[in-house]
Amino acid sequence: MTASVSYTVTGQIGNIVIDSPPVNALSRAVRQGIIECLKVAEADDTEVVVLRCEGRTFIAGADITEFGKPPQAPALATVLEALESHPKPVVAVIHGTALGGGLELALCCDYRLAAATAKVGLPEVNLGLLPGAGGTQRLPRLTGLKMAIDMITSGRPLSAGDAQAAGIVDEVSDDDLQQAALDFAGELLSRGAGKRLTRDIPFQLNDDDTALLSGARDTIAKRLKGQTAPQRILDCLSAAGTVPFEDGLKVERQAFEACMADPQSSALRHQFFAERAAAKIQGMTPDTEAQAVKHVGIIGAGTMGGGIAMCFAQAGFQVTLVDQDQEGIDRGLGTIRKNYDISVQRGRLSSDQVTGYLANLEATADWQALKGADLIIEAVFENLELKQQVFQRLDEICDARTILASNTSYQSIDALAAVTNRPERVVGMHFFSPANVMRLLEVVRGGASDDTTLTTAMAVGKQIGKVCVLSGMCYGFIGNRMLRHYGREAALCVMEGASPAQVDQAMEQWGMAMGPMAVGDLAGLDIGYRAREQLSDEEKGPRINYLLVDRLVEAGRLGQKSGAGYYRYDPETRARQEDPVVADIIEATRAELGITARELTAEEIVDRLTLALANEGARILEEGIAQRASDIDVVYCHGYGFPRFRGGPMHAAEARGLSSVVDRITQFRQTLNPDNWALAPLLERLASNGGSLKDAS
Ligand code: 3H9
Repeated sequence: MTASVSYTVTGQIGNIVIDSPPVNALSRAVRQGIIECLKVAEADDTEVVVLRCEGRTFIAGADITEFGKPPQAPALATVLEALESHPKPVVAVIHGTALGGGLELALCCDYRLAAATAKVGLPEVNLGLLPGAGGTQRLPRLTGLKMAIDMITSGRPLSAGDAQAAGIVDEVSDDDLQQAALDFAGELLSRGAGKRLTRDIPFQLNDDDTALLSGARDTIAKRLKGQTAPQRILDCLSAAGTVPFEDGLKVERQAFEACMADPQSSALRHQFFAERAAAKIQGMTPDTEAQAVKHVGIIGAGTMGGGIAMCFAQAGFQVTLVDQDQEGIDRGLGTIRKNYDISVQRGRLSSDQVTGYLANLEATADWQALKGADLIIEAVFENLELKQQVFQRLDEICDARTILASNTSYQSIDALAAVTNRPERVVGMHFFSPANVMRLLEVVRGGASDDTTLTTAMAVGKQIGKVCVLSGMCYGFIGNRMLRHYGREAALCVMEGASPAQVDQAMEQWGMAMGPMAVGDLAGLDIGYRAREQLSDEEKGPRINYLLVDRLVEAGRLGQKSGAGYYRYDPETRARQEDPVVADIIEATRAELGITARELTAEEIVDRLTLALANEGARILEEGIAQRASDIDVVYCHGYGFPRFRGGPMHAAEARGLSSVVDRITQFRQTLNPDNWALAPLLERLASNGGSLKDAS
């Protein structure tokens, strides 16, 4: 018995209780404690053992903080052997989330009882891993192959009810779980139920299973392009149904170790901790509490405002959506309804759910309806004067405690705060389009934003399911400021000789969800064009950076919305196709600028685009705009389709080696436009002193 695991006896029942906050992960102390308790239970005169957890959840998995460090005995496998070879039946009692090693441990128990609210899953794939404690061998024996493929390759948990239907848990209880556990154990005793090992269930692949596996291989290769763990999972599931159990365990162990050594897993584990670290605001007064937010006002029923309203309505907030007139309101509500209709058609939401969400939403042209709101988010057209007028008006209408947030992508939060009498309660909340889908929320700290305001914005963001990252004030904040450099290099690669498709393919092959040209077409090429119309030649920068886009827009090619941009789009399927007309426009633009095309390799394209991000990211970090390098990684993976299995632009740079990064940037400075490749001083310093971006916050 250890501080984390205790043992008590209730009549003929031995109770092992794990109490290791926050999530009862299988740390060394927990593993040791379980083994010791099992020994005691073996020697006493109890007849059945119940294993449960204190706190918010059953075991949420192996202790991820131990990964990458030398293993410490006892191994998890030893704990599982002790459970299976224990002379008395063991019941796992599950509440909260039994995940990863936690579920695998439960599968080694003889019986499983779950609270109705519990969930069970094997989410290792999200960490670039696979269940390494027998999960790939035991789960299919209980559920059959199809469910095992779905659960393990998606990492998605099942509800207790679904888990019971799938054969993973024996009983689900709505009542007091501890009492239910005693009753369940009592019932086992009364019917003299004995040991019942999952490993003993016969499981052999038939022809249908073999076909299922090969189909899954193809689908996953497309859906999870470039990722290694899902294919290894299928290898293990195949072994489960073709070789004896112990040999299957060996296949799983080897595959688990291969995953653990794979850079994809360190990148994904980095993301796991990065997402959680991002929620923490450095230098915050320790007892700062978030203000209660129930009623949220949103100004502007356009695409962004509507999407933001959906996020809040779905999370149960009372939402008041304000637009200037009935026409704007009708249009906004129409779009929201259309989005929900699509979700219902696709089976993602039920019509009852949608009715409930819409009931939380009021749309009006009457600003007085905002009185009493706790938080207001402005999402009007990107124009400083207009936004300032909105802030002034809100300042007059709203209570002094109301937090005023702007969804601006570029404008100065300080310039907005300056027109109010509550600058400390003004903050940026920058959502990404489509706001009801994209998980990133940049919370932008204005010069005067106080701790409560920032904490509230971050807490509310979490409540609506966003991953929140704090950004300091600069043009474009973290994400869009870096994007300019990425977009510039993409444009230059095309001007120098690559085709748009070549650039997109290089980036997509590398793992980006969508290449930069395809993203440009999706967003609309006219947006940048119109923005440039307001700028002087000097502000626009060198023509080579944007001339091609201008020529495309002038030819009526605005992107997907006009059916053509860098590509031509099939009106039915929206599939992109290369267009010879674009090749002609590119050639003419090159000729206009006096450029002779050259060959570019995929490697050059990927290096230029990703290192342009890392270089600007390093500046952002050094200026204190981002709190930590890992925050920048979270921004890119959740807001810009950067592959999580590469960890984010800063992690990718660190994994490559900062000296190699500096050498490559230096080479670009010497061979490309040197103005674009001034080395970030932080990168230079860290590369020369062997430092790490992790410590540079
Ligand atoms: C595995 O099991 C491998 C095996 O197959 C084979 C082994 C041989 N370890 O997310 P939260 C920390 S792989 C260590 O904010 P929530 C987390 O960092 C594992 N720490 O709470 C955070 O710390 P901090 C498979 C962990 O309520 C704190 O707990 N399992 C672990 O929103 C609270 O976390 C998984 O992948 C861990 N396993 O969500 C499950 N888990 O406060 C991963 C959490 O210092 N975990 N922490 O920032 C989760 O999905 C969520 O944490 C959970 C709770 C749903 C459990």
